[in-house]
Amino acid sequence: MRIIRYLQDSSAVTAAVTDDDQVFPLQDSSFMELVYRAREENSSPLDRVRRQVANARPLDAKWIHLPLLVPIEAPEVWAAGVTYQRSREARNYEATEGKLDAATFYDKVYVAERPELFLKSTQARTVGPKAEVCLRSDSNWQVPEPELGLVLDRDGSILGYTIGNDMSCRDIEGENPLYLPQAKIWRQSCSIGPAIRLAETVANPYDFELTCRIYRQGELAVTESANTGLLKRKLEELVSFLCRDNILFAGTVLLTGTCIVPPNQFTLKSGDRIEISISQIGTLINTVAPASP
Ligand code: DO4
Ligand code: MG
Repeated sequence: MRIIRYLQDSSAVTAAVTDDDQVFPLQDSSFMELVYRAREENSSPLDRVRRQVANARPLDAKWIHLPLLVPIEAPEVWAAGVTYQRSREARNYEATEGKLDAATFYDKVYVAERPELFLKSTQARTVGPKAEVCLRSDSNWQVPEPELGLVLDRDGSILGYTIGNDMSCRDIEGENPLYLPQAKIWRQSCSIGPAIRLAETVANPYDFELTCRIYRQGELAVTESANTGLLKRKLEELVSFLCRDNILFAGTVLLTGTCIVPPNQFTLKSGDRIEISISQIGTLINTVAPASP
């Protein structure tokens, strides 16, 4: 069972999408309201959805054709880094242009007890499905980072899973790790969606299949796949470091690091179409807009 939001008559509607892709509008005005109402009833979000869906009629429309919004207006989006061997290799390449002769910060963080965690985005910088992600004007090497996103409650419990794109500037980050916030955060540099899969409906979060496809002028330019089984750390481990001495707002999203990096010669261009699919969740589609002047 997945939860989406879409626009109807200028208002946001929260809806459930069943495993056979039927859409049922819900009484709850947001994902978090669904969670809290379920708690008040001493039930689970899934049971609350099931009760609402039981005698309802599904929409005629296909959910992917609705005017989808971010599935949650996450107050903050945090991200973990170098949680997959593929990311470690890519970071080492951009920092050394392939001339690696000693252990780097990236090698060290990959094996350290403390993971890399950073503030990736805020509500105002985060876009949803079918919206535009923006390029940065001062970078010549930009890529999407397809990542599994965790939707968290205030206490860090994992309420659901979504898809995230941690847009990144490999040249800025490679020049100096202290430039990380500039390599990661700018206008519309993060997207999430299209749906949140309820955590209680996921048997094994270490078996999500991720695929990223990038189309340029209608032609497939990049296609890569990976599986969350390759994740170096446990999801709870990432969450526990995020919670440590921190305030977590309800509905915070934690991106869990990228396991897919386009070939080193690739950089995004305005007009590209990015499609990130995760099994059991859906496909997050965004087009790339130029940097604003
Ligand atoms: O070390 C910099 C960031 C890495 C990252 O965003 C990732 O591994 O996904
Ligand atoms: Mg990332």
